[in-house]
Amino acid sequence: MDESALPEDHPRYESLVTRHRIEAGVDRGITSRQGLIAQGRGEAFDYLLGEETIPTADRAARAGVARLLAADHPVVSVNGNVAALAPGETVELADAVGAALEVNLFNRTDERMEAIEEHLREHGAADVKGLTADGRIPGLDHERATVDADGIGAADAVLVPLEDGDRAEALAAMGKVVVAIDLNPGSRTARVADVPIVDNVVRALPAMTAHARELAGADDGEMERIAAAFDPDEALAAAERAIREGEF
Ligand code: PTJ
Repeated sequence: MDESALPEDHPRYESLVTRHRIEAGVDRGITSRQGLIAQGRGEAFDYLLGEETIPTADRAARAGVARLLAADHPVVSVNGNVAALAPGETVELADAVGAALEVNLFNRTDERMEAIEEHLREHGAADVKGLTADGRIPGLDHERATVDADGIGAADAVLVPLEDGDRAEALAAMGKVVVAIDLNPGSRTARVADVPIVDNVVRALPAMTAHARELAGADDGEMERIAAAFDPDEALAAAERAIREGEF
């Protein structure tokens, strides 16, 4: 079924769209089958959060943007789920914060790397890193560690939307600023991130682009103030409270 054939008046229309995109991603060789499971887990947390951006997540999105704008070599890491769910939004955000885009996969195959690169180019990306594969993230086994030396390898700040915890932890151990988007405030990714954004990537990515456009003229001092005012532990606690105490 084409996305346009989904019934817009369906009470769970947004959820149907994301499911459809992930399914189409698997069919196109972009998303891994494990990505379907990851999406299901994310949906469960999103349901508990009320399928909306909580105020602390929006503050985190702004702080994350400030960290990316202040970086010398920011990189947006793209996996199979993000490429399927929000390819255009990912490209727009990378442009807005002046970051490189790099495909970096948990289940890496040449076919998926190429399919995702092409998909991002179809959505406006001029340059997509990841295929040179001449760098490594220390402390990770085989293919998951493979990066471009002048991409994630050289980055001082990395946005990891929807990640597995191991790699986020390894990036943090390399001294990189990690900005993560993850609907599970208890996940290792969210806990190791300097800036955990507990929100759905389909909402967080465009919200970050809006913050980036608004902050474009701000000086370094303003970026530092925004980053320093953000407390990751407080943001995670607020997200957990929203999940535990929200209306069900
Ligand atoms: O494309 P690949 O090969 O790199 O593989 C990507 C997946 C996502 C399959 C891989 O990284 C993986 O297995 O991840 P995990 O360990 O399942 O973690 C995914 C995390 O993302 C979980 O904490 C989910 O709650 C969260 N998540 C899932 N969907 C979304 C999400 N967070 C934000 N927005 C979503 N749409």
